[in-house]
Amino acid sequence: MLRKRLTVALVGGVMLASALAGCGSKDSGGDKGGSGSGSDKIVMGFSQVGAESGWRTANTKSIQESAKEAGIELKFNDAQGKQENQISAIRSFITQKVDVIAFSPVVTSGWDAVLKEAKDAGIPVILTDRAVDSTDTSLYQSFIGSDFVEEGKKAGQWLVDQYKGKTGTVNIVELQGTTGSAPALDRQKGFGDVIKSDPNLKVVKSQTGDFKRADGKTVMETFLQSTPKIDVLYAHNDDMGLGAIEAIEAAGKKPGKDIKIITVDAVKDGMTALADGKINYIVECSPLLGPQLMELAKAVKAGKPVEKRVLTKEGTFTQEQAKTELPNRKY
Ligand code: GYE
Repeated sequence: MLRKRLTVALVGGVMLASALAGCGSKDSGGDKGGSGSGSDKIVMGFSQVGAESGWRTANTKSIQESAKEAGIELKFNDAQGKQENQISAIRSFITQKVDVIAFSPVVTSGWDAVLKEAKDAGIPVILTDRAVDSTDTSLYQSFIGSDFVEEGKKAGQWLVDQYKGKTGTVNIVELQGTTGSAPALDRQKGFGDVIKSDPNLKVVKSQTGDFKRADGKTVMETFLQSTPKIDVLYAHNDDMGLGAIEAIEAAGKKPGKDIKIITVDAVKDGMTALADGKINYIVECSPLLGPQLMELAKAVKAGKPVEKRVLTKEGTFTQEQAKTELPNRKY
């Protein structure tokens, strides 16, 4: 089922994993954290961003469950939104000589040194969900996750279609994700690139809400105070949109009517608000990366070539579609 939702796209050819085959994984399990039995059990060190959103919670669950199903021993670390915590976790995984390191980089920059340490130790790295800006792509084996620019474009396109043929300025406020993170940078860019085609569409305020519900609420409160006419809210994830809805309602306005709302993710809470008419459109971003991550880890460990970029396939939801999809929504 999951496999159906995820398509593999080959970008830039095949990566040579064989150079890493066997490195850091030659022992027979005895010192791998008690998994015992002298088997070839793969040990994966995973550094997660944190628990900032419903998406992240679903992503963590997917990774933990898939590791179990795949018989992979997972050393899971929650970085609580801090890059320095991720760097220490990766260093600790290197010291522990795990077989594979996977992580979801909180921000795009500042990874070269630690990735080089992993490479020098012969431990392959798989990026999940978010990209790094390292120009040396030999520092990681593969990158699995969504195309965030595309997500931003889908959000922008919906808006362009809504206002086609209409006159008058449309004031848009934007709640950005975590500053410097790939999804915040790319969702802003994709959206901006598409709405440029209609000069009436203007982003009048844009600020980070750190992908969190509480921050979405407080930032929206300040937007409402400083900007008398807000027509549209574009939030980089459902959680910030949901926080903003609370602020909008507290200000006596109707979310989804007085202010149109577009978000990204399509987690259950977001889909519920969409079906209730409080959000107008959601661009899907799937958190279910676990099964493919485990497959990649196995392939890398076996020295098989893996695709450098594995893209997640995703759709969009209108209010009507949310009503149909909601009963099946697992996360
Ligand atoms: O959209 C947001 C989460 O990196 C795709 O991070 C992920 C984003 C997701 O906090 O809700």
